[in-house]
Amino acid sequence: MALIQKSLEEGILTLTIQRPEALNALNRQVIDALSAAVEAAQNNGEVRVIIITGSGDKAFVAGADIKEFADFDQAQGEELARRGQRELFDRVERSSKPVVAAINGFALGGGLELAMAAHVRVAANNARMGLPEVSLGVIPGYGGTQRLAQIVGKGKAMEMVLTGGMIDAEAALACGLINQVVDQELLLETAHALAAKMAKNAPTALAAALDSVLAGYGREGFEVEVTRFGQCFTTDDFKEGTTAFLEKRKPNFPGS
Ligand code: DAK
Repeated sequence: MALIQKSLEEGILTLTIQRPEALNALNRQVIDALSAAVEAAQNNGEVRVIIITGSGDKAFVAGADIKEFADFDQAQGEELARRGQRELFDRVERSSKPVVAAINGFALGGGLELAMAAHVRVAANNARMGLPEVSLGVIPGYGGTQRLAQIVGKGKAMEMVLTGGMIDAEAALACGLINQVVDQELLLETAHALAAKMAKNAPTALAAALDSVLAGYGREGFEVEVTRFGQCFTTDDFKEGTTAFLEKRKPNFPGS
């Protein structure tokens, strides 16, 4: 089965991440395949708007693949964060065609970061969103510290990043993290209707609008995030956090 299922209908390209056995967690292969699909869409004149969603009804994306990065060192962590940001997350955000995230369940860590790189978010009423990285001994490394604050404001972003807690779809709607919440069975239909409203507009104007809105947000913080993210990989807290997840137990972080 392809990792990314593609379907093009009336100018709207739906990309579905297909790794349900790991709750669609982002491993290297998924990141590469999704990145390639978004890139190909930029050059496909038939595509007006892109929808990204996850397979199944339990998860959009439950984060970066913890099994994959648990034994990384600082250089690998930093390099992967930088590469991931550039090749997928920035590519989604910098798409010249609007990207709608249809959040069909858990959107955690790298999953929420992916949804936040999209331009608009629609969620099913079972969606749960959060950045649990600090519970693993790392920080969000795919732009989450930056985009969350841009979307919901510094205070709410600080609360979410520092507690690592999850919020439900209604709370996400209330703080502006998502644009709409609907019953799960209506999610794709709703995302499609929203995408269709965008798709009837002038493609050149959509591209110019996206570029202009994004121009208002600085890039400096992303580089700080990459560096600080890489440094986390040298800590005992990181070893404990990831080992605890893999051993299905709660982490025990000694005070510093
Ligand atoms: N990675 C790998 N496998 C995952 C996964 C993940 N993020 N999330 C779930 N799975 C797997 C589970 O291990 C389990 O696999 P088996 O044990 O069946 O083999 C399967 O998916 C089903 O999950 P559960 O059995 O846990 O399902 P539950 O309904 O009980 O719980 C849950 C659902 C979403 C609450 C739970 O799965 C969960 O807490 N998942 C982890 C959430 C999380 O902490 N996500 C990661 C956040 S940190 C990086 C850049 C950025 C990042 C990392 C690296 N580099 C540049 C290197 C970002 C990090 C994150 O995203």
